Amino acid sequence: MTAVSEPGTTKLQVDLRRHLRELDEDRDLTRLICEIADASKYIVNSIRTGDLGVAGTSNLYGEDQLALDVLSDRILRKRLIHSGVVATILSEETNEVIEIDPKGKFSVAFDPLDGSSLVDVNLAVGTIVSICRGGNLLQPGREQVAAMYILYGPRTTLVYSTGRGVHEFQMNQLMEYTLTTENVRIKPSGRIYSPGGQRNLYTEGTEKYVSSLEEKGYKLRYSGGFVPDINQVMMKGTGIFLYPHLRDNPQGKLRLLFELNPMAFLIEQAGGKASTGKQRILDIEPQGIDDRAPVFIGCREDVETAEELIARYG
Ligand code: FDP
Repeated sequence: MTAVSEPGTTKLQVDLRRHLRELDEDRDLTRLICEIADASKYIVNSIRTGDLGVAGTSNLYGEDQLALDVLSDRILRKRLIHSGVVATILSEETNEVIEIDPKGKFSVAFDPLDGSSLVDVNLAVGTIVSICRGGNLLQPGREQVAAMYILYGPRTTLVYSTGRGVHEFQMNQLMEYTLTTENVRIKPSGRIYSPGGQRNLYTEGTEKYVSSLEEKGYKLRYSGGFVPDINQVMMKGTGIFLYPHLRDNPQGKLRLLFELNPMAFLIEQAGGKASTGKQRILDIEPQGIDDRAPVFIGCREDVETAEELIARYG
């Protein structure tokens, strides 16, 4: 493994494949991550060209159009099958486990276009991917061998970790991903908060927590898209995102396998923390593919304060 540069510093013109090679990653894992990166080029192209396909309608040429999330799912799925290293896949879009090759080395759970309703109003969206070894998708998040997301914002960026830090890449004019920040780090506490869910449904513990952040002068920064909201914490190196347990919904909204596990893996790798308020996200034993959990994720001390208040007030 080559020496990783100082936190937050940059090595220019290192592309994704070279970076993985320099970190001496498993060849098959490198291949898989690069296939996903390649798929994202087609996804971003569909988003940029404004093919806001509403399923069942036709485009300019009279061809049937697919909704963007359905299209993104097909693009990604094809590449995963093509990679030759995948045993099982599970997409948030189709919600079914697909067995690809019993000899495949990895299982992949993914949300091909998270926050897809935001595309219509031209806000940022993203792809989230979780990779485990073997064919079993129902493993606790700590067993992930890699996690990544791609953010389709004013720029397209890819953030990945294979358990050796978190690294950010930016798509250039040639649609190649080049390294922009190596070894991203999150500070122990922050100054911004991104609260999901309806506040009048917060429990006493969460309400007290959010009020305490406001009293400390934290600023509200919430986009409504999980990928851009997490990326903000990651790249500013500060902040807390929550989508808590609600009075009428104790499991919250976000899905464990497609959303929480990969983001918790990345945030922990950057020195942050991810909790349900009671338990580390990465230690949850999944019971089914549709599992959901509340989440407090971001700066370590800010997550710990949430855990204290939830332990005391629920
Ligand atoms: P969306 O439903 O628009 O796809 O899990 C999906 C997600 O967006 C996240 O990206 C976002 O953080 C959250 O849901 C927003 O939930 P609310 O609609 O309850 O605000």
